Amino acid sequence: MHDRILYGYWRSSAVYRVRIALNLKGLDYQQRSVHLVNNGGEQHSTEFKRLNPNQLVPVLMDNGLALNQSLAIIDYLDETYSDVPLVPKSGELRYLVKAMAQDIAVDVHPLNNLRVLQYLSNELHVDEDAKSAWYKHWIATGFEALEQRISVTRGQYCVGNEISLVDVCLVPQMYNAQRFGVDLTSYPNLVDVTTSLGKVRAFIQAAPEHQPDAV
Ligand SMILES: N[C@@H](CCC(=O)N[C@@H](CS)C(=O)NCC(=O)O)C(=O)O
Repeated sequence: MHDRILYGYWRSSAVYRVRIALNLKGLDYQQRSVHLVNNGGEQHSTEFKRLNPNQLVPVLMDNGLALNQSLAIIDYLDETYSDVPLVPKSGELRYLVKAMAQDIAVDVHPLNNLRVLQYLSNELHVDEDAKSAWYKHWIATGFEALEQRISVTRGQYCVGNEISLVDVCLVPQMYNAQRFGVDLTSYPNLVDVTTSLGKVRAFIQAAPEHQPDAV
């Protein structure tokens, strides 16, 4: 039997991406919760650091192989279980999908990660209003560009009518933006595509509120 365990946290957007990818590919997995806040953050525990010295979720244990970095995990899943591809195999679209996914996962998400926000508060003594302005600024910078690109590339989903890695990255980032009160009215295409994706079972099942550790 295939042993697949996803270490994560219900609200983590990087873990959310991996849940969506696993669900789209119809792969079973168990979940282990790593609470990012309780006990000073369980990602910093000795036990978790053995799995990922970077102290970040997700980690996917796949038959004993410990994988970190959501995009690398999804790449691994795409190579290993290729019948539901999330990145086109070749051609211009392959690079477009990768680039747009990275626009979100590499250029937007890390700036607003928990440890960055904690550093702003705890070490730089930035107040809540300034922290919120920081958060919203980096989302707006990324979303303005993405809105332009998606207005050209979209069909029902971000790139045409096939679900791709861009959709897998967009939905968790939109969840984060809503959670932090970002005004989304300037991004009608992002909202529209996210609404379409919200009807897809793999996305519904991966939603933070449907995870066993959701509170
Ligand atoms: N580039 C990494 C980012 C992972 C990441 O930032 N995970 C966040 C949750 S979304 C985390 O574990 N944060 C814990 C912390 O900041 O202490 C990936 O895509 O997997």
